[in-house]
Amino acid sequence: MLVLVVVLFFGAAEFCSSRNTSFSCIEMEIEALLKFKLCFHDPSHMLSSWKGNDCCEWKGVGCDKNNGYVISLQLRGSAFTNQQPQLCLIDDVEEVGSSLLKLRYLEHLDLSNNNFSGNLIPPSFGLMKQLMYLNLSYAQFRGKIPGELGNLTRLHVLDLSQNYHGGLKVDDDIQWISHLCSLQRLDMSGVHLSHASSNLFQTA
Ligand SMILES: *[C@@H]1O[C@H](CO)[C@@H](O)[C@H](O)[C@H]1NC(C)=O
Ligand SMILES: *[C@@H]1O[C@H](CO)[C@@H](O)[C@H](O)[C@H]1NC(C)=O
Ligand SMILES: *[C@@H]1O[C@H](CO)[C@@H](O)[C@H](O)[C@H]1NC(C)=O
Ligand SMILES: CC(=O)N[C@H]1CO[C@H](CO)[C@@H](O)[C@@H]1O
Repeated sequence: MLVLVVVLFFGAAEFCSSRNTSFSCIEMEIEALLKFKLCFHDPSHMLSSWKGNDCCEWKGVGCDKNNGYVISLQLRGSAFTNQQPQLCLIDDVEEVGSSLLKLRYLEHLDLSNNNFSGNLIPPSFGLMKQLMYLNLSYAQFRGKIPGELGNLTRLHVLDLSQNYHGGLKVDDDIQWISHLCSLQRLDMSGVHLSHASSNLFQTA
């Protein structure tokens, strides 16, 4: 009986102290982040802090102070260290998108200055409807920009500039950009616009 009481006491003490030091993250969000981490070849151990139960303390991860949900991922290549950009090794980059989708309160996503090896921008990024800031510049994305990004109606900032690896393109159907009604800053420098879409920009 005494043993049980002691165990309970220590259990409670540990619970309270871990609550105070900071939030324990939402378990599902930890899993999502760890899955996302698999994408990165990490020779210089920039993501070495990404372990343990408190993902709010992990480098580059920002949480809502009131509930512990992840609201920001600041994974700008050179923001980690001065080392060279990290390489995304997963061929199916959609895997990256689907792990990030689990972060339902993510508002700020900066993946700039990484090397996504000429992959397409995952169309599933368009499902992160709560996003307000999306920076995919200098990230070696290539191909057609998915029109699904037009679903991100809360975006204030969209930076798709300087993806040189074969280049990003928008095709004739560029109407989706006009759905981004909260947009305050759009950077598409270096993006190849088709003839029709460059006309649209001129008249807009
Ligand atoms: C996006 O990221 C690039 C490279 O890290 C940075 O230079 C640029 O200022 C960022 N864009 C915005 C709009 O914050
Ligand atoms: C990006 O990664 C690819 C290999 O997937 C490599 O060929 C390319 O040189 C890298 N680009 C940069 C800027 O590091
Ligand atoms: C998201 O965007 C795609 C492509 O523009 C569109 O077909 C789809 O209906 C959109 N979904 C929602 C929920 O708005
Ligand atoms: C909210 C709360 O109780 N915060 C306390 C957590 O513990 C530190 C000391 O380790 C205090 O300074 C905080 O006020």
